[in-house]
Amino acid sequence: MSDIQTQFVKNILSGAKNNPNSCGSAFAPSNIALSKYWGKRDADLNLPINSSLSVSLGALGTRTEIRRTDCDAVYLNGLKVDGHDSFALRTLEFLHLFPDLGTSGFEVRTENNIPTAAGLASSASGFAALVMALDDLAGWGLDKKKLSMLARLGSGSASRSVFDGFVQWNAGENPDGTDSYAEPLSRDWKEFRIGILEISKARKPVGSRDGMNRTVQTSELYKSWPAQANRDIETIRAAIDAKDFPTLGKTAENNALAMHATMMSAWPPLIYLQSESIEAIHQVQRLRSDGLEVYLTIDAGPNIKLLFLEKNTEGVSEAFPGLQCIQPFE
Ligand code: 2P0
Repeated sequence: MSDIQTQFVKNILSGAKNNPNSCGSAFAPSNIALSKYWGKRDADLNLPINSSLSVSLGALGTRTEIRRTDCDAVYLNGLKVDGHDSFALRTLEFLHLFPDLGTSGFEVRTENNIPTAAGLASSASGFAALVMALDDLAGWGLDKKKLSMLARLGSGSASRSVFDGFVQWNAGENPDGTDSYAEPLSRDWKEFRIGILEISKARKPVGSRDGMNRTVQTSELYKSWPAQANRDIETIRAAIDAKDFPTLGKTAENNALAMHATMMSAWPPLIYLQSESIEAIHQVQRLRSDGLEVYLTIDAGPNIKLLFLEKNTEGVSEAFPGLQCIQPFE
């Protein structure tokens, strides 16, 4: 917790209401970026170098309940988490940004219906749900723009999980972080499907935060990343408007692989992909050359997220047995 963060929170909360409840609760969806966030311009305020664009995962995400108590206690999926565990530490460190809630401690109960830290962006839904539950507990009545900025302090991708559907997180330019928040694109695509191909549940060897910093500091290829991200967001936005699935899929896949190429060119190299991830990438290419419209995206981990339309669900599921199919707009 830094003075800059404390001041930022104070500014966001100035003018907030004060209608406290005994318990605050909220659900936030997980999200998958189609054009990725990778690299920070300010670590304290968690400001990104580039904007990003995601799709939220509907009913897959995090439900959080929070109460005032004498001493802190954090539960994850029904089990009490050791106070030294990184999940508990990050949660409590975040809550200490809000000292004026009239309590010496918090009881936080978090239920994830997605694998924690397996590259399925559970910190995104986690911090978004935590901020929304806090808003409920304190009765601040903050708008979603402010909730998005507070969630950003916990985890960058959480700024996008405050909304459903397609979401853009604007990087912003202001050093004070007041123009860096997410906005919904307000576009439906009922036929849009995401298939989760789980390669590993293991925690990633290098977390996103350290991975990003290493990439920005050491990768020669990173110089071209912000410009690609900006181009890709524009292309994907236009593809969403036109319901042009091949353009969306191709741009999202290229964006993810460019991010991984950039990570690999860091030193020490960041290689999140495993051999099964590479096999799946080849299989997607084979399926496309056989005429099946399927694309992929990958986050900072080995798991593969397939992008396809409803009409191709059977073909994709046959090619990838055990695929978990998500309907983000249902
Ligand atoms: C994204 N990722 O846009 C990118 C793509 C992973 C790869 O946002 O340091 O947990 O907490 O702001 O949000 C994961 O990074 O990082 C992420 P912090 P975060 O979804």
